[in-house]
Amino acid sequence: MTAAPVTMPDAVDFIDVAALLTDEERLVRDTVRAFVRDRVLPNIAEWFEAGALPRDLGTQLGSLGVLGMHLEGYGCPGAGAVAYGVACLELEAGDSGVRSFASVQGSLAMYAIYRFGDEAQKRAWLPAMARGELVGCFGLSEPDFGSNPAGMRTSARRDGSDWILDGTKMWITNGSIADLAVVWAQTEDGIRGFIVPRETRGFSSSNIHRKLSLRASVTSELIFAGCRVPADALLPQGRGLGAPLACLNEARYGIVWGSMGAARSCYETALEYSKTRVQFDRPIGGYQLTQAKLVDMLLELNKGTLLALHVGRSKERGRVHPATISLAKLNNVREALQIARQARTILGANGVTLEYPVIRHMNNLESVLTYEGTSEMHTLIVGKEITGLDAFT
Ligand code: TGC
Ligand code: FAD
Repeated sequence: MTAAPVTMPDAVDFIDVAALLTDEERLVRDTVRAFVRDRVLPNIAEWFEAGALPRDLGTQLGSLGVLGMHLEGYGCPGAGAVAYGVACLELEAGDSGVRSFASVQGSLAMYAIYRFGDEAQKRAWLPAMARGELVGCFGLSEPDFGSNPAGMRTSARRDGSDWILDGTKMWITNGSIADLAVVWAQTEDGIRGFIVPRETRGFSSSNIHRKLSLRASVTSELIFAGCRVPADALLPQGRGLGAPLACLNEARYGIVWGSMGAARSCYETALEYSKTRVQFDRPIGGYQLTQAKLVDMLLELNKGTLLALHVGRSKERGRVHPATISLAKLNNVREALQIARQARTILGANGVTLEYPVIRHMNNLESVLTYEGTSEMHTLIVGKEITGLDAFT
């Protein structure tokens, strides 16, 4: 009996990672990809240039079902980790800012309430957040405490049954468009989380301007000046720095996938360009130097996507260590940035304009390399795991 002929490898998914997805995961992929094609790609260069996102992006993403997608109940679909990862990849193939919106909403603000909130808090906030009718932000970083959140100065002190918050949070995605902020503060009982509704007196925010990265995303400063919240603003189940760090595991996981979306977009753009751009009477894709770049890009794109899938399957079995997520975030963002830079060179001068997605992704990935733990922090997290020695201080 003769074996069936082996199918030609796909020029993007060369090792056929798609074959390892379930039908449901492929449906998620196709649905989110179509959303990005129809609603994001026609407008994203304009949003990036203007430094703004449309007001109804939240409800659009809510209707798509990607906000709190991996949470269960309270209006959330309870999708698996891989389905959520695939959605992040497709969103970030559009723009890192769009994936950031979904990450901050679902993996940070909603997850904090889901994991550390009480029943009343979950019922009050999560369904409307899943629909994107309410936008949340996550305030951990401060002007003087980014990589080292343990040192945060924002404080919450008891006054009767109320709490009074004082301090400043910095670089907060969606901060000034958020209806509620999940804020982490020092208390006499260690670091605790609070839900602070937008209209609370003593809570204000302002946008950070002149960013050259992640422009299609709002980044803000949050100020708490004698901000009084009632006792039921406290997230009762989260104590210590481990609570916000547990939320970061979720968002870092989304980035492991998402960064491969930005990388894919850059690779596809460079591949197409190389086949049509003619110099010295031949398409530049016919030159060995260009092929070497394209093949290196393809290698890292396929390896990184496979790594994301493996981490996702481990997560679904409940067997993923935070340091494994660090290793994957470190690798995939670093390689995505390298792919974007290589793609940029293949596009020549066209690589520096917003007519093509490459420089937008490249600039965005500089933020992705820094937020959710810098590449240095993830190196030290993995370093500590393999040596048993803490090199942070
Ligand atoms: P350390 O003593 O190691 O740990 C304190 C407590 O936390 C526990 N823990 C974790 N728990 C869950 N998940 C993790 N990944 C955890 N890592 C540590 C740990 O077991 C301990 O628990 P306990 O019970 O013993 O108290 O803490 P450290 O102060 O030495 O710091 C460790 C370090 C440097 C790794 C941590 O501070 C860190 O990850 N720094 C980076 C900060 C960061 O990633 N910030 C991100 C801010 S949010 C953001 O960027 C959003 S961008 C969103 C977007 O737009 O997409
Ligand atoms: P720093 O911590 O000051 O680090 C500066 C440099 O020093 C880095 O290279 C770092 O790796 C290095 N470094 C620091 N300590 C060490 C050490 N021990 N050993 C070796 N090197 C070290 N935060 C939130 O809480 N919520 C958000 O929604 C959010 N959104 C963001 C959106 C954007 C666009 C950006 C850019 C940031 C956002 N952040 C958010 C903040 C982000 O998490 C921090 O920027 C990040 O954690 C790094 O902190 P930092 O910028 O203060 O840098």
